[in-house]
Amino acid sequence: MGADFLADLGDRRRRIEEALRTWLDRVTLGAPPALAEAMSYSLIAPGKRLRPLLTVMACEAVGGSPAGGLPAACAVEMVHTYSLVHDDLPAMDDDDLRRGRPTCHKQYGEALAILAGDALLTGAFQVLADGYPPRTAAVSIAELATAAGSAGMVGGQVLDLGAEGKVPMSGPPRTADDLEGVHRRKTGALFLAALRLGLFAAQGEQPAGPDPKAREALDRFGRAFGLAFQIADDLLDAQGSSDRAGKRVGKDAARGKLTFPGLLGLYESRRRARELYVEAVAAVEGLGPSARPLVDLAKYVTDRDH
Ligand code: GRG
Repeated sequence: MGADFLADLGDRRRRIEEALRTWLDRVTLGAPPALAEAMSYSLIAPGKRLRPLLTVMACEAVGGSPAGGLPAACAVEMVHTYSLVHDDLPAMDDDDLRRGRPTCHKQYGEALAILAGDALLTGAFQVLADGYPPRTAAVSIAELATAAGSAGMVGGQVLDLGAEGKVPMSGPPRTADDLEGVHRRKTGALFLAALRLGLFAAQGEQPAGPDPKAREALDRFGRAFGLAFQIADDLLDAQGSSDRAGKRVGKDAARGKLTFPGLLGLYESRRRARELYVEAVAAVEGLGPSARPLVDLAKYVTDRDH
C-alpha cells in the first residue's frame, strides 16, 4: 500500500473522528450521562471506519466537497456501531471483545447496551435530518432506513442467526449463493448505503437528482467491495490473531458456521476476493481520478490483516 494512500487515510480518519465526536455531542444533548457514556464508549472506540470512509470518498468521487459527506459518514458509522453492540449481546453472537475492548454489555450491562444501540440507531437519522437540506436529508434517511431494516441488515442478521438455530427458520443457508445472500443483506446493504449517501451528499440538491450513471458505478463498486470485505473477514477469522483483529477469532469454525473458507477453501476464497477487487476497480473506472481513493480502499480491505 502506497505511503500517500496511508497518509490520506490517516487524514480522512482524523476528520471522521472529529465529526463523530461533534455529532455524538449533539445527539446526546440532554441524554442521561450513563447512556451518553455507553454510546460514546462504543462509537469512539478504535474502529477501522470503513463505512464512513466510503461515504466521504464516494462524495468526493462524484464532485462533493471533503466536508460535505461527513454528517452522512457519521450517521452510517452510528448504525454500524449499533449493529455491533447488539450483535455482541448474549442472545446474538455473545462476544466479550470488540474493537480491542470489552464489549458494551460487558462494560455497562445488557440493558444499557441495548439502549445505547437503540439510541445510536435513532441518532443516525437525527444527524441526517440536521446535517442536510430537506431533499438530501429525505433521500438519505430513506436509503439508510432501508439498508438497515428488515430487508437489509436486520434481515441478514435473522438469516445468519437462523443458520445457527437461534431463530426458527425453514431452509437455512447452505450453499455459496445462500451465503452471499446473507452477506448482501447483513453487511453489503450498509456498504451500499454508505456509498449512496456520499452521492446524495454531493448531488442530492441537483434539480434532476443524483446522476444515475454515478449511482450505478458506485452500486457495482459497493457490491464487489462488500463481498470482498466479507471474504477477507472470514479469512481473518479462519487464520487471524485476536490481538490484531481486536475481537475473538476462530469462532466461526468452532461454531460450525457457514463461511467462505469453509465452503470454498482458503485458496479459492483468496482467489474470489482478488476477483472481486478487480470488479470493484472496473466499476468506478468511468468516474476518473477522483475515484482513486475508493480503488485504494478496496485494495486495502482485500489485503488487510486486521
Ligand atoms: C444486530 C441488527 C443487527 C445486526 C448485526 C453487521 C452485523 C449485523 C453484525 C456484525 C457481526 C460481524 C462481526 C460480522 C462480520 C463482518 C463485520 C460487519 C465486521 C465488523 O465490521 P468492521 O470490521 O468493524 O468494519 P470495525 O470495528 O472496524 O468498524
